[in-house]
Amino acid sequence: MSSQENGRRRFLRRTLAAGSVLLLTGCERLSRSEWFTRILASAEKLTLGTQRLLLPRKAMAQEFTEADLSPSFRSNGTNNPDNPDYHALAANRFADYRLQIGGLVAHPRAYSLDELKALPSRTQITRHDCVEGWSAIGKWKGAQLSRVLEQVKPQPSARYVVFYCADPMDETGMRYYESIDMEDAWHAQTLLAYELNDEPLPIGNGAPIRVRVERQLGYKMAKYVMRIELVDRLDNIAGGRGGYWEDQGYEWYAGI
Ligand SMILES: Nc1nc2c(c(=O)[nH]1)N[C@H]1C(S)=C(S)[C@@H](COP(=O)(O)O)O[C@H]1N2
Ligand SMILES: [Mo]
Repeated sequence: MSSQENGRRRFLRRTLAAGSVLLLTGCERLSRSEWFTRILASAEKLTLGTQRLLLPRKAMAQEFTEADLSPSFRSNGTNNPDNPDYHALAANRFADYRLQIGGLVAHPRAYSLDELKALPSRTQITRHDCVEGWSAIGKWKGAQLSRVLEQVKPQPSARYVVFYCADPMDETGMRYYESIDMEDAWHAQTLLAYELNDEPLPIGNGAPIRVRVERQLGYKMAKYVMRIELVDRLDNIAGGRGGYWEDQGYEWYAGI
């Protein structure tokens, strides 16, 4: 490492240390949602690079027990995509659903819901944090995205995984989509979830498949996933910032 870089790191560490003291003292007096707003307003400036210094990316998100489950898991954002193709799939209990996976992979393919359910699964009880100031603890079961990646084999040039959703276009012609990097894509807790609290995933929560990427905020967890694409850049997709909310100014790396 050059001495210039060294100096920059030292500066960064000092700045972060000062920032955390402020956050910690502030925390005691703040409710959870105020705390969130505060984190978003100040610590949002932490880049992915600084997050990497603070927390190993392989770290697991906290998991909880059945006793911690929220009485109900609310639905937020789109709760039933107003889209005739989606309604037709739902009417047939998603028997005709096919999750397309392509882009920078050696073996593009499509998965039926049964094929996804036949992959090795993971079950995890985690806390979901929405920027709007609410949280809920739920139990998720799904195929690990890593298992799917093992089958489709990302090309070395693949840097991001993009999820396209069934949501209809909004007033400005944009649709919901999201993206994560390969590190999160291979993470053990990153799931293509098809069950919530031991029941088939409800439509309100993203049926038939929604993403869980547990160390990030709720808006990263794409619901109604119809197509997955591996890409080497995000700036040529939709608004160019890697997600529906990111295109409107939210952070792409929404670490919690
Ligand atoms: N396709 C799609 N995915 C989405 C959204 C959405 O509106 N459409 N909302 C996001 C936001 S902001 C949150 S907090 C969570 C809400 O998940 P839930 O409905 O299961 O509570 O989904 C995220 N994924
Ligand atoms: Mo959210």
